[in-house]
Amino acid sequence: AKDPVRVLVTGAAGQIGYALVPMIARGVMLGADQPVILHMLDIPPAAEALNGVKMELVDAAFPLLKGVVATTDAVEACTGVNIAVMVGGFPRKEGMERKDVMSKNVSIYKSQASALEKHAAANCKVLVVANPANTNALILKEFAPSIPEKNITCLTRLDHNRALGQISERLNVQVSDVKNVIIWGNHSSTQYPDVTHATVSTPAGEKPVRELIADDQWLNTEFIATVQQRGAAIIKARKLSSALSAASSACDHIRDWVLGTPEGTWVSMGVYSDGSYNVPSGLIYSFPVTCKNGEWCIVQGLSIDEFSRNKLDLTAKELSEEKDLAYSCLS
Ligand code: NAX
Repeated sequence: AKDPVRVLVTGAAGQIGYALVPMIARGVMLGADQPVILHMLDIPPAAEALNGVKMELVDAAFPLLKGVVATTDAVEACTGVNIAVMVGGFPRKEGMERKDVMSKNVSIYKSQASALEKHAAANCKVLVVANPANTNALILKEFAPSIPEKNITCLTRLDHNRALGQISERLNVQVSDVKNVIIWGNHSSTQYPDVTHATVSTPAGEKPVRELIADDQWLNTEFIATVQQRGAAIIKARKLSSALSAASSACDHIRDWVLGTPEGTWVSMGVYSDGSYNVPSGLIYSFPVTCKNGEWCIVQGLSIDEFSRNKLDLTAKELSEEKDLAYSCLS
């Protein structure tokens, strides 16, 4: 039998945490043959609720779950973890300035970066979910210099999956037959959901989405806006933000990273930019990636037309501004 993998979930008493931990304990993230030990971190006001989640994990009697650590101590939570899913953060409340929210999250991610750097297992893989996800990941990277930068990522897979979902609904095809959409940039409303290279598997072979949906107008406006605004639409409908879809997409992100993407398929991940596609280096930016042997690699050589170029640049500009704002909170 395999040795258990230790998976940290921060903010585990929150709504995404509540949806995510049972998925991990059932093998959705790492496979049906991979035992796991869950480490759950939250803050003292949520300690009792966190303990309730732990009780439910015990009650669910998951065969793969070999242990649960539930704590409000970041060092205890981070010790020995192989995978860290950072869901905890400070939410934007009505009337709060952007800078105030940023400042709270910068200080959280700075201190959790140190805890991970000192106490996580070597080669720990980190996924930041909490918003502002790209910039929180960047802060974590800055303050955990001994964690390889390739190991620090943020979640844009939910946006990627939303784009697949919209295309499948529009064409009335199975979502599993749609692939290779791309989310570029920030996990925010400036993200660019790009279908230029996306395809659908049909009985007559693989067809480009742009051939099957001849309506460029829809693809270039409504489709993009729907994916960009989907989070807000969920809040409007549910009076709560996305949780099950966020949790499921976080599992997809880690699973593909660890176990690999299928041949010919790429996914979107927020990763440390190396200047690919003329995106400024030094940002955590969402790119199309393939994964193999536990490492992601940016898909190279895709054509970028002028329409796309403007959108890639716009979301990069927003990320540069967020980066400046985050740094101004440090001083
Ligand atoms: P909740 O408010 O339900 O849960 C957040 C939890 O984090 C709470 O239990 C809180 O006590 C805890 N927390 C706060 N500070 C902490 C700290 N310093 N250490 C550990 N835990 C801490 O929010 P939820 O709906 O679960 O969303 C969590 C985060 O995910 C938010 O930042 C949200 O904006 C972000 N999202 C990101 C998405 C993505 O695709 N990247 C999509 C979904 C979601 O909106």
